[in-house]
Amino acid sequence: KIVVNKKKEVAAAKKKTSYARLEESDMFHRETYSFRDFLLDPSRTGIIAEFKRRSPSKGIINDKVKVQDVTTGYAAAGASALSVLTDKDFFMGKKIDLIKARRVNPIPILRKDFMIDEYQIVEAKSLGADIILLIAAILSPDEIKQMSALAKSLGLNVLLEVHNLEELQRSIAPDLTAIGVNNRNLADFTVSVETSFQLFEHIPQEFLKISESAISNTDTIKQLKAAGFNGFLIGENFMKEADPGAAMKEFVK
Ligand code: IGP
Repeated sequence: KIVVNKKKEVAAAKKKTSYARLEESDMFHRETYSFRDFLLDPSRTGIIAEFKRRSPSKGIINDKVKVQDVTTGYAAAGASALSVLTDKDFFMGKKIDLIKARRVNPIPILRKDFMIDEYQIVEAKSLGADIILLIAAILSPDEIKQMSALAKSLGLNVLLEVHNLEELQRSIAPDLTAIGVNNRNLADFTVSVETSFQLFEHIPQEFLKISESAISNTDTIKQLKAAGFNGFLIGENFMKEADPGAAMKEFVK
């Protein structure tokens, strides 16, 4: 009788959808860290520090460092949040990087990936993320609405990335937490921090405001802060160094 019952139980478990499996994980049921609380905490730097081994524009940036070392270094240097690439093809990212970063850092973590399906959002939570990225350039307004509503229902924060006014205006949705202006044009990889200054006034006040990419000096951060930005997403400027955490510590000193 025990064996017969067990057989039924195992058969049912084997049939479970991948969604159901993700939702069974401990991680999925944890409380997430608030992106807003950490970004607005005056004892932190406002920097969202990124772990990125390679990029399509630069090729390999750093493939010698461990995600635990880098992210704990960032956190110790005052990062308000961490960004971890999980895209394999373009960025040499791994899902296990996010899991490892989660284990050792009690601060918000952004899953940096190209989100195109609700499954990835459920997966992001089960990997340990607190924030997901939605890129306006690759999603319709309806997709952004639906995906951000799902994320919010799971306790995840949503960062919407835009690169121009048209993307910003068509993509605003009620369940977004933050708007990130990407200073890098994903189509041709050209960079200009001016993009952030130009779009700032068009971002509705209720959203956190982030400037992303191509930030490599503290004067730029001062100017962005003065303009009203709350967060600064920095990757390459730290990752290109042998010890990215130490580089950030030096940068914010
Ligand atoms: C970091 P930088 O120039 O500091 O390395 O940029 C981050 O903004 C960049 O990695 C990024 C990104 C993205 C990567 C911004 N939006 C979307 C992948 C996908």
